[in-house]
Amino acid sequence: MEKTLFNPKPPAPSGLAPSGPDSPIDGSASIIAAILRVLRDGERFLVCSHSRPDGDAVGSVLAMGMLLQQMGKRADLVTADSVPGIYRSLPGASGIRHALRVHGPYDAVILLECDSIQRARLSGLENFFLINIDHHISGRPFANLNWIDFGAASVGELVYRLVKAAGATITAEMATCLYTTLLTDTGGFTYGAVRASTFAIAHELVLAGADPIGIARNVLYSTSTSKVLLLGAALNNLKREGRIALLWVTHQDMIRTCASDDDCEGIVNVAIGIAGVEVAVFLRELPEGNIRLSLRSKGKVNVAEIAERLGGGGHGNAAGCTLEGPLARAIDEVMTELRQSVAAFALTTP
Ligand SMILES: [Mn+2]
Repeated sequence: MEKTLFNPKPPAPSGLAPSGPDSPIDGSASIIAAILRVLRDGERFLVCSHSRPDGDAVGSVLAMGMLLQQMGKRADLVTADSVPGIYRSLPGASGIRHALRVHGPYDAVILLECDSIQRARLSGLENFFLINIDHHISGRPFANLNWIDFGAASVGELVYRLVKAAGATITAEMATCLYTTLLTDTGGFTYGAVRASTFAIAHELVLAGADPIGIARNVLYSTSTSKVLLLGAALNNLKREGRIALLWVTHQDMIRTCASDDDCEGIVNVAIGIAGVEVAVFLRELPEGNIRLSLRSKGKVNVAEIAERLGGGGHGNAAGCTLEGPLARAIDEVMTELRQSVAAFALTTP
Protein backbone atom coordinates (compact mmCIF):
# COMPACT_ATOMS: atom_id res chain seq x y z
CA MET A 1 0.00 0.00 0.00
CA GLU A 2 1.30 3.40 -0.94
CA LYS A 3 1.82 5.78 1.93
CA THR A 4 0.57 9.29 1.22
CA LEU A 5 2.13 11.79 3.51
CA PHE A 6 0.51 15.06 4.33
CA ASN A 7 2.74 17.63 5.95
CA PRO A 8 0.69 20.15 7.86
CA LYS A 9 1.80 23.75 7.62
CA PRO A 10 1.75 25.72 10.86
CA PRO A 11 -1.50 27.67 11.24
CA ALA A 12 -1.50 31.19 9.81
CA PRO A 13 -1.28 33.99 12.40
CA SER A 14 -4.84 34.53 13.58
CA GLY A 15 -5.02 38.06 12.16
CA LEU A 16 -4.17 36.76 8.70
CA ALA A 17 -6.25 33.58 8.70
CA PRO A 18 -9.01 33.55 6.12
CA SER A 19 -12.36 33.85 7.82
CA GLY A 20 -15.43 31.70 7.32
CA PRO A 21 -15.89 28.02 8.04
CA ASP A 22 -15.35 26.92 4.45
CA SER A 23 -12.05 28.70 3.87
CA PRO A 24 -9.20 26.28 3.23
CA ILE A 25 -6.77 27.29 5.94
CA ASP A 26 -3.88 24.97 5.33
CA GLY A 27 -3.99 23.73 1.78
CA SER A 28 -5.93 20.69 2.97
CA ALA A 29 -8.07 20.35 -0.19
CA SER A 30 -5.97 17.51 -1.66
CA ILE A 31 -5.96 15.38 1.49
CA ILE A 32 -9.72 15.93 1.93
CA ALA A 33 -10.23 14.81 -1.70
CA ALA A 34 -8.04 11.74 -1.13
CA ILE A 35 -10.00 10.77 2.00
CA LEU A 36 -13.36 11.27 0.27
CA ARG A 37 -12.18 9.07 -2.62
CA VAL A 38 -11.50 6.21 -0.21
CA LEU A 39 -14.88 6.74 1.48
CA ARG A 40 -16.74 6.80 -1.86
CA ASP A 41 -14.93 3.73 -3.22
CA GLY A 42 -15.38 1.60 -0.10
CA GLU A 43 -18.46 -0.04 1.42
CA ARG A 44 -17.58 -0.92 4.97
CA PHE A 45 -15.61 1.21 7.44
CA LEU A 46 -14.46 1.19 11.03
CA VAL A 47 -14.41 4.53 12.88
CA CYS A 48 -12.49 4.66 16.13
CA SER A 49 -10.72 7.07 18.47
CA HIS A 50 -8.38 6.94 21.45
CA SER A 51 -8.94 4.96 24.63
CA ARG A 52 -10.67 6.86 27.45
CA PRO A 53 -12.60 8.89 24.86
CA ASP A 54 -13.32 12.57 25.55
CA GLY A 55 -15.96 14.87 24.06
CA ASP A 56 -14.01 15.39 20.83
CA ALA A 57 -13.43 11.65 20.42
CA VAL A 58 -17.07 10.67 21.02
CA GLY A 59 -18.59 13.58 19.06
CA SER A 60 -16.31 13.19 16.04
CA VAL A 61 -16.70 9.38 15.89
CA LEU A 62 -20.51 9.79 15.94
CA ALA A 63 -20.50 12.57 13.29
CA MET A 64 -18.16 10.56 11.05
CA GLY A 65 -20.49 7.57 11.40
CA MET A 66 -23.43 9.79 10.37
CA LEU A 67 -21.51 11.07 7.34
CA LEU A 68 -20.75 7.51 6.21
CA GLN A 69 -24.37 6.53 6.74
CA GLN A 70 -25.50 9.47 4.55
CA MET A 71 -23.07 8.26 1.90
CA GLY A 72 -24.82 4.89 1.99
CA LYS A 73 -21.89 3.13 3.67
CA ARG A 74 -21.70 0.76 6.59
CA ALA A 75 -19.78 2.07 9.60
CA ASP A 76 -18.81 0.29 12.81
CA LEU A 77 -18.04 2.71 15.65
CA VAL A 78 -15.68 1.26 18.26
CA THR A 79 -13.69 2.56 21.24
CA ALA A 80 -11.57 0.58 23.68
CA ASP A 81 -13.30 2.15 26.70
CA SER A 82 -16.98 2.89 27.18
CA VAL A 83 -18.42 6.33 26.48
CA PRO A 84 -18.26 8.60 29.59
CA GLY A 85 -21.64 9.26 31.21
CA ILE A 86 -21.85 12.93 30.19
CA TYR A 87 -21.64 12.00 26.49
CA ARG A 88 -24.12 9.10 26.55
CA SER A 89 -27.02 11.39 25.68
CA LEU A 90 -25.37 12.35 22.35
CA PRO A 91 -27.36 11.13 19.33
CA GLY A 92 -26.25 7.64 18.39
CA ALA A 93 -23.92 7.23 21.40
CA SER A 94 -25.48 3.87 22.27
CA GLY A 95 -24.25 2.64 18.85
CA ILE A 96 -20.57 2.94 19.87
CA ARG A 97 -19.34 -0.53 20.79
CA HIS A 98 -16.41 -1.05 23.04
CA ALA A 99 -13.98 -3.80 22.21
CA LEU A 100 -10.27 -4.52 22.42
CA ARG A 101 -9.90 -6.32 19.07
CA VAL A 102 -11.37 -5.62 15.63
CA HIS A 103 -11.78 -8.12 12.81
CA GLY A 104 -13.41 -6.56 9.76
CA PRO A 105 -13.51 -6.92 6.84
CA TYR A 106 -13.16 -3.14 6.37
CA ASP A 107 -12.23 -1.12 3.30
CA ALA A 108 -10.59 1.41 5.61
CA VAL A 109 -10.25 2.29 9.28
CA ILE A 110 -10.65 5.95 10.26
CA LEU A 111 -8.71 6.86 13.39
CA LEU A 112 -9.77 10.15 14.94
CA GLU A 113 -7.56 12.01 17.47
CA CYS A 114 -4.86 9.32 17.63
CA ASP A 115 -1.13 10.08 17.36
CA SER A 116 -0.39 6.37 16.77
CA ILE A 117 -2.22 3.09 16.17
CA GLN A 118 -1.48 2.20 19.78
CA ARG A 119 -3.51 5.17 21.10
CA ALA A 120 -6.71 3.43 20.00
CA ARG A 121 -5.79 0.37 22.11
CA LEU A 122 -7.59 -1.85 19.55
CA SER A 123 -5.66 -4.82 18.23
CA GLY A 124 -6.06 -5.83 14.61
CA LEU A 125 -6.05 -2.26 13.19
CA GLU A 126 -2.68 -2.74 11.46
CA ASN A 127 -4.32 -5.14 8.97
CA PHE A 128 -6.36 -2.39 7.30
CA PHE A 129 -5.94 0.73 5.14
CA LEU A 130 -5.69 3.50 7.75
CA ILE A 131 -6.92 7.10 7.63
CA ASN A 132 -5.59 9.32 10.42
CA ILE A 133 -7.38 12.59 11.22
CA ASP A 134 -5.89 14.55 14.13
CA HIS A 135 -5.21 18.03 15.47
CA HIS A 136 -2.63 17.33 18.17
CA ILE A 137 0.84 18.86 18.02
CA SER A 138 2.07 15.34 18.80
CA GLY A 139 0.19 14.07 15.68
CA ARG A 140 2.25 11.68 13.50
CA PRO A 141 1.72 10.54 9.89
CA PHE A 142 1.53 6.84 10.85
CA ALA A 143 -1.35 5.90 8.52
CA ASN A 144 -1.88 5.45 4.76
CA LEU A 145 -3.65 8.81 4.61
CA ASN A 146 -2.84 11.48 7.20
CA TRP A 147 -4.73 14.73 7.81
CA ILE A 148 -3.14 16.50 10.74
CA ASP A 149 -4.18 20.11 11.26
CA PHE A 150 -3.21 21.54 14.61
CA GLY A 151 -4.97 24.78 13.71
CA ALA A 152 -8.32 23.01 14.15
CA ALA A 153 -10.16 23.62 17.43
CA SER A 154 -11.28 19.97 17.51
CA VAL A 155 -11.12 16.89 15.31
CA GLY A 156 -14.86 17.49 15.02
CA GLU A 157 -13.99 20.69 13.11
CA LEU A 158 -12.08 18.52 10.59
CA VAL A 159 -15.03 16.12 10.33
CA TYR A 160 -17.24 19.18 9.74
CA ARG A 161 -14.97 20.22 6.86
CA LEU A 162 -15.13 16.68 5.45
CA VAL A 163 -18.95 16.74 5.65
CA LYS A 164 -19.02 20.07 3.79
CA ALA A 165 -16.58 18.84 1.15
CA ALA A 166 -18.67 15.67 0.67
CA GLY A 167 -21.73 17.83 0.03
CA ALA A 168 -23.54 15.98 2.85
CA THR A 169 -26.25 17.53 5.03
CA ILE A 170 -25.48 18.71 8.56
CA THR A 171 -28.42 17.16 10.38
CA ALA A 172 -29.49 18.32 13.85
CA GLU A 173 -28.00 15.11 15.28
CA MET A 174 -24.68 15.65 13.50
CA ALA A 175 -24.67 19.33 14.55
CA THR A 176 -25.15 18.31 18.20
CA CYS A 177 -22.17 15.94 18.05
CA LEU A 178 -19.93 18.44 16.24
CA TYR A 179 -20.87 21.34 18.55
CA THR A 180 -19.99 19.13 21.54
CA THR A 181 -16.47 18.60 20.11
CA LEU A 182 -15.96 22.37 19.84
CA LEU A 183 -17.36 23.11 23.29
CA THR A 184 -15.31 20.46 25.09
CA ASP A 185 -11.98 20.83 23.25
CA THR A 186 -11.92 24.59 23.82
CA GLY A 187 -13.14 24.57 27.44
CA GLY A 188 -16.29 26.41 26.40
CA PHE A 189 -14.56 28.50 23.69
CA THR A 190 -11.88 29.76 26.09
CA TYR A 191 -8.63 27.99 25.05
CA GLY A 192 -7.02 25.88 22.36
CA ALA A 193 -7.25 26.84 18.70
CA VAL A 194 -10.26 29.17 19.13
CA ARG A 195 -10.54 31.79 16.38
CA ALA A 196 -13.21 33.56 14.38
CA SER A 197 -13.86 30.50 12.20
CA THR A 198 -14.62 28.42 15.33
CA PHE A 199 -17.59 30.68 16.05
CA ALA A 200 -18.62 30.66 12.39
CA ILE A 201 -18.78 26.85 12.54
CA ALA A 202 -20.59 26.96 15.91
CA HIS A 203 -23.06 29.45 14.38
CA GLU A 204 -23.80 27.10 11.49
CA LEU A 205 -24.17 24.12 13.84
CA VAL A 206 -26.67 25.99 16.03
CA LEU A 207 -28.63 26.97 12.91
CA ALA A 208 -28.60 23.29 11.92
CA GLY A 209 -30.20 22.33 15.23
CA ALA A 210 -27.49 22.04 17.91
CA ASP A 211 -28.87 23.33 21.23
CA PRO A 212 -25.98 25.22 22.89
CA ILE A 213 -27.72 25.52 26.28
CA GLY A 214 -28.86 21.90 26.39
CA ILE A 215 -25.41 20.64 25.34
CA ALA A 216 -23.67 22.85 27.93
CA ARG A 217 -26.07 21.57 30.59
CA ASN A 218 -25.36 17.93 29.67
CA VAL A 219 -21.61 18.37 29.38
CA LEU A 220 -20.62 21.11 31.82
CA TYR A 221 -23.34 20.93 34.52
CA SER A 222 -23.75 17.21 35.07
CA THR A 223 -20.98 16.54 37.58
CA SER A 224 -21.29 13.34 39.62
CA THR A 225 -21.17 13.52 43.42
CA SER A 226 -18.12 11.22 43.45
CA LYS A 227 -16.26 13.69 41.21
CA VAL A 228 -16.96 16.60 43.56
CA LEU A 229 -15.76 14.50 46.51
CA LEU A 230 -12.61 13.54 44.55
CA LEU A 231 -12.05 17.21 43.73
CA GLY A 232 -12.19 17.90 47.47
CA ALA A 233 -9.43 15.32 48.03
CA ALA A 234 -7.34 16.85 45.23
CA LEU A 235 -7.80 20.39 46.58
CA ASN A 236 -6.59 19.20 50.00
CA ASN A 237 -3.32 18.38 48.22
CA LEU A 238 -3.07 21.63 46.26
CA LYS A 239 0.42 23.15 46.24
CA ARG A 240 1.47 26.42 44.69
CA GLU A 241 5.06 27.25 43.71
CA GLY A 242 5.36 30.53 41.86
CA ARG A 243 3.59 30.14 38.53
CA ILE A 244 3.16 26.38 39.02
CA ALA A 245 0.14 24.72 40.66
CA LEU A 246 0.14 21.04 41.53
CA LEU A 247 -2.52 18.74 42.96
CA TRP A 248 -2.95 15.01 43.27
CA VAL A 249 -5.07 12.09 44.45
CA THR A 250 -3.94 8.71 45.74
CA HIS A 251 -5.54 5.39 44.81
CA GLN A 252 -6.94 5.38 48.37
CA ASP A 253 -8.69 8.75 47.63
CA MET A 254 -10.24 7.15 44.53
CA ILE A 255 -11.60 4.23 46.59
CA ARG A 256 -12.83 6.41 49.47
CA THR A 257 -14.80 8.75 47.17
CA CYS A 258 -16.09 5.88 44.93
CA ALA A 259 -14.55 7.80 42.00
CA SER A 260 -14.34 6.37 38.48
CA ASP A 261 -11.73 7.16 35.83
CA ASP A 262 -14.15 9.70 34.33
CA ASP A 263 -14.22 11.61 37.62
CA CYS A 264 -10.54 12.58 37.18
CA GLU A 265 -11.30 14.51 33.98
CA GLY A 266 -11.05 18.27 34.36
CA ILE A 267 -9.71 18.39 37.93
CA VAL A 268 -6.51 19.97 36.58
CA ASN A 269 -8.59 22.84 35.14
CA VAL A 270 -9.36 24.05 38.66
CA ALA A 271 -5.61 24.47 39.27
CA ILE A 272 -4.90 26.24 35.96
CA GLY A 273 -7.80 28.57 36.78
CA ILE A 274 -5.84 30.15 39.66
CA ALA A 275 -4.72 33.76 39.07
CA GLY A 276 -0.97 34.01 38.41
CA VAL A 277 -0.58 30.31 37.62
CA GLU A 278 0.85 29.61 34.15
CA VAL A 279 1.12 25.83 34.31
CA ALA A 280 -0.73 23.20 36.34
CA VAL A 281 -0.42 19.47 36.83
CA PHE A 282 -2.82 16.89 38.28
CA LEU A 283 -1.32 13.56 39.34
CA ARG A 284 -3.36 10.44 39.93
CA GLU A 285 -2.03 7.25 41.46
CA LEU A 286 -3.22 4.26 39.39
CA PRO A 287 -4.16 0.94 41.04
CA GLU A 288 -0.91 -0.74 39.93
CA GLY A 289 1.21 2.13 41.30
CA ASN A 290 2.01 4.12 38.14
CA ILE A 291 1.13 7.81 38.12
CA ARG A 292 -1.04 9.44 35.45
CA LEU A 293 -0.32 13.14 34.82
CA SER A 294 -2.56 15.80 33.25
CA LEU A 295 -0.80 19.05 32.36
CA ARG A 296 -2.38 22.39 31.50
CA SER A 297 -0.93 25.73 30.42
CA LYS A 298 -2.45 29.15 29.92
CA GLY A 299 -0.40 29.36 26.71
CA LYS A 300 3.10 30.61 27.53
CA VAL A 301 4.55 27.25 28.56
CA ASN A 302 4.25 24.42 25.98
CA VAL A 303 3.09 21.44 28.04
CA ALA A 304 3.09 19.12 24.99
CA GLU A 305 6.91 19.43 24.95
CA ILE A 306 7.08 18.62 28.66
CA ALA A 307 4.75 15.63 28.25
CA GLU A 308 6.75 14.36 25.26
CA ARG A 309 10.00 14.54 27.27
CA LEU A 310 8.24 12.39 29.89
CA GLY A 311 6.98 9.87 27.32
CA GLY A 312 3.50 11.31 26.66
CA GLY A 313 1.99 13.88 24.31
CA GLY A 314 -0.85 16.28 23.62
CA HIS A 315 -1.43 19.93 22.82
CA GLY A 316 0.56 23.02 23.85
CA ASN A 317 -2.22 23.86 26.32
CA ALA A 318 -3.25 20.38 27.43
CA ALA A 319 -1.10 17.27 27.56
CA GLY A 320 -0.55 14.10 29.55
CA CYS A 321 1.80 11.23 30.33
CA THR A 322 2.25 8.28 32.69
CA LEU A 323 5.22 8.04 35.07
CA GLU A 324 6.45 5.28 37.33
CA GLY A 325 5.50 5.57 40.98
CA PRO A 326 5.72 6.20 43.80
CA LEU A 327 3.82 9.48 43.82
CA ALA A 328 6.60 11.47 45.53
CA ARG A 329 9.07 10.44 42.81
CA ALA A 330 6.66 11.40 39.99
CA ILE A 331 6.06 14.77 41.67
CA ASP A 332 9.83 15.40 41.84
CA GLU A 333 10.25 14.38 38.20
CA VAL A 334 7.51 16.62 36.81
CA MET A 335 8.38 19.55 39.09
CA THR A 336 11.98 19.52 37.80
CA GLU A 337 10.64 19.80 34.22
CA LEU A 338 8.07 22.46 35.14
CA ARG A 339 10.59 24.63 37.03
CA GLN A 340 12.90 24.60 33.98
CA SER A 341 10.08 25.50 31.58
CA VAL A 342 8.77 28.28 33.80
CA ALA A 343 12.32 29.64 34.29
CA ALA A 344 12.82 29.67 30.48
CA PHE A 345 9.50 31.49 30.11
CA ALA A 346 10.50 34.05 32.78
CA LEU A 347 13.73 34.84 30.87
CA THR A 348 11.77 35.79 27.78
CA THR A 349 9.06 37.72 29.61
CA PRO A 350 9.58 41.36 30.52
MN1 LIG B 1 -9.40 16.96 20.28
